Amino acid sequence: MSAGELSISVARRRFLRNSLGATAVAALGLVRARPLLIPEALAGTATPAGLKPLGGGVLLGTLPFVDDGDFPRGKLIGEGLAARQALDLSRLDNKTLVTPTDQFFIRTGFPSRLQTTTNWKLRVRGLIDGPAELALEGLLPEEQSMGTHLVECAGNSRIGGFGLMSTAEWSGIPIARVLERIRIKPQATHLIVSGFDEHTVRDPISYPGASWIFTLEQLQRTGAFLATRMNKQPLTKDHGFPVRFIMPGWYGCTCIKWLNQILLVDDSAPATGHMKEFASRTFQDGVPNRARDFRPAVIDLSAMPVRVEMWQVDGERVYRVVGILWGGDKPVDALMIRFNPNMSYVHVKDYPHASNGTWRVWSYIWRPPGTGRYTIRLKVADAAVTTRQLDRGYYDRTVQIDNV
Ligand SMILES: Nc1nc2c(c(=O)[nH]1)N[C@H]1C(S)=C(S)[C@@H](COP(=O)(O)O)O[C@H]1N2
Ligand SMILES: [Mo]
Repeated sequence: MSAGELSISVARRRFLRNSLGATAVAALGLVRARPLLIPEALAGTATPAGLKPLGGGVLLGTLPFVDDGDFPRGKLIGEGLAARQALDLSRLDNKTLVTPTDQFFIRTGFPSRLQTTTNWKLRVRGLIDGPAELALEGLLPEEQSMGTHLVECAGNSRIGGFGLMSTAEWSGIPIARVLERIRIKPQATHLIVSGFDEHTVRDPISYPGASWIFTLEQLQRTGAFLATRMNKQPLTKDHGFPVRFIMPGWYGCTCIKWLNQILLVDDSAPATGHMKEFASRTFQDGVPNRARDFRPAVIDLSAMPVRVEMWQVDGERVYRVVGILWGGDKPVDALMIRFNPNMSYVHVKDYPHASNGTWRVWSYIWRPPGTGRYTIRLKVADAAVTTRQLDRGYYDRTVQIDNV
């Protein structure tokens, strides 16, 4: 198992110890057929059902996922290139569906050598007519609301409860508006997007230098933008002040912070060191030498539970699994859940089949057939939808049920 981007020394690797327990629970696979007697006040509002109290029920508590690591949630650890802050996903509610900025995960903190002057400039180089500098101030009249988008670190892992993922309401300047201001030579096909990344504090598991190469076509299609505000406020220092890049639907490693240069190139451009560092985490074939041989670093459609609530409803113990669904390039209505490898998948009905810019909350009312350990996995019953992380059990989460 890879540590992803959280240092392994902080986690206890409980996953390895616990994964043995799963087979013992397999014997419990019989499903009790009982009607659901849960009065659900769900229908027809904007509030995701999974975030509402169960009508008539009393919430007794939330179960921990026993295979999560214990990397601290909700607080900043380390500094500079080694800084990390994981979001506590288990507390997702209506108020935090768009992540408050101070809780938004951090992967790489503000570089101590960076001077953020008021006249920030973007260097434009490469296949253009004459070198150019674009002053951020000159672009700001084009600033517009860009909608809510999720960012997930490609190294998001169970060590931090998958908390290297957050959403924000972004404002910024569409990359198309920026490129309009440059005289691009016809042979230019790709754009290298780079950010300031000189750190005095190094990180043993990551290398400085942040730049990613996109085709001009990919930039157009995804609606990439230069973000200047998150949740209506200027970016914070750790999230890329004064300007960062956001590539909707792609992993966080492509969302370059402290953006200071764009470079137009053709398709012979070598891959950057940063791309090579993230090659396996973005599902490349080995470590390609050429940028053109990199697959788009897209986040496939994914889903996982974020908490398992224990309720008392009409004298009965019931569990509600609350989870999120994100990634992919089109909404799906075929989400299914399974509670152990020998149990069958059943449909998750309770979620909005809405856009895929941000996460959607789903929930599932669950009566475990007995006590024991359950490893919960989601899948999408639609062969046309690619789900590489789900297929390999990357987001599996395990709970211990002691009361039924
Ligand atoms: N300049 C710079 N930009 C960067 C990085 C970096 O190390 N340096 N890390 C990237 C990675 S791996 C991720 S996951 C996102 C995280 O953004 P956040 O810290 O604002 O959540 O920033 C990306 N942008
Ligand atoms: Mo990342």
